Amino acid sequence: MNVAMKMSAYVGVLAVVFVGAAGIGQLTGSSVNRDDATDAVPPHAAGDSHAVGGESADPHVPGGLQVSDAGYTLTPIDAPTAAGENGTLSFAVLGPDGEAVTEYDESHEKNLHVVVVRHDGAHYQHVHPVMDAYGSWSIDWEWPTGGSYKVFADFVPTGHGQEITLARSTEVAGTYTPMPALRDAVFYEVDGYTVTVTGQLVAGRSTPVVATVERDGQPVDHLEPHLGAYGHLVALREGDLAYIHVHPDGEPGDGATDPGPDVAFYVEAPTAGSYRLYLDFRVDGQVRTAEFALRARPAGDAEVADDAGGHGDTDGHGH
Ligand SMILES: [Cu+2]
Repeated sequence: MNVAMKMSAYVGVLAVVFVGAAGIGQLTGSSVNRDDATDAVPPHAAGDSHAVGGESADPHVPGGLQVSDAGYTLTPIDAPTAAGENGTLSFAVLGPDGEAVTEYDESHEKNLHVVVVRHDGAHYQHVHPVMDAYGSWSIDWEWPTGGSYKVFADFVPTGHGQEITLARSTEVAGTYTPMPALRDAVFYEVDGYTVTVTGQLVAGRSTPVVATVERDGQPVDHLEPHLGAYGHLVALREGDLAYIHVHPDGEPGDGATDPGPDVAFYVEAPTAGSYRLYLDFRVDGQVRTAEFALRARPAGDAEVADDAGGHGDTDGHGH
């Protein structure tokens, strides 16, 4: 009915656009998409989560893609509806019994972490709201621009024992200029600090990523502990903002981890493709954020690279 009519109208418009573009001999949009698809995702990976290049792919769905998971639900986000309005951002987490959860296990020094980012990856913020006696979390809030934002809540409910990342999208009125997609952005400057990341993400593996902090060309070796480490890294998959598991390599006071200039993490990219990385680091009492983009290569590519006698076609098991 309605939807079908809209769909066929939409397809009709696409066909017109396609014919028009073909007439001019320019298929820029679709050829870019095709390139993206071919070098980001191995062709056999689509819809085949249990056998990618002979590697046992982790069947676990990444966090941050659902409003409900493991019996827990993130309520709708209550926040100002337009950019530039002062107000409060608040929500609750409902437990398996439908009641707001009030007991959490501390993780990374907090009971609950909130990450907010616009859908194009801009305006990342990592904040810590305060919970009231009824399980409602809130924090003073003002949206920087209009657009569609995603709000992630990352927590460990007491008695559940495992980290859960739920997320909801929320729409904000106001002007919005989309940020272009980033590719392999490994340098970032913030307030005179230059942060560089090195590392190769590989689909389905936990791989090291090292951030190096400098100021005026000099290594910064007095990073301060922040959330139990010398930096807090969040990685989001471009396209769906899946929230990727990251853990720091070493922690302050373990006798082996220096307070910079290098801060090391392990990042588990679930699939090939582009990821946005956000590093919060603290110097002289102030937390700053550096942003990067890295591509994860397919696990199959890594096998070819690792294996000197490797042959191009690694998926020897067709259906
Ligand atoms: Cu946090």
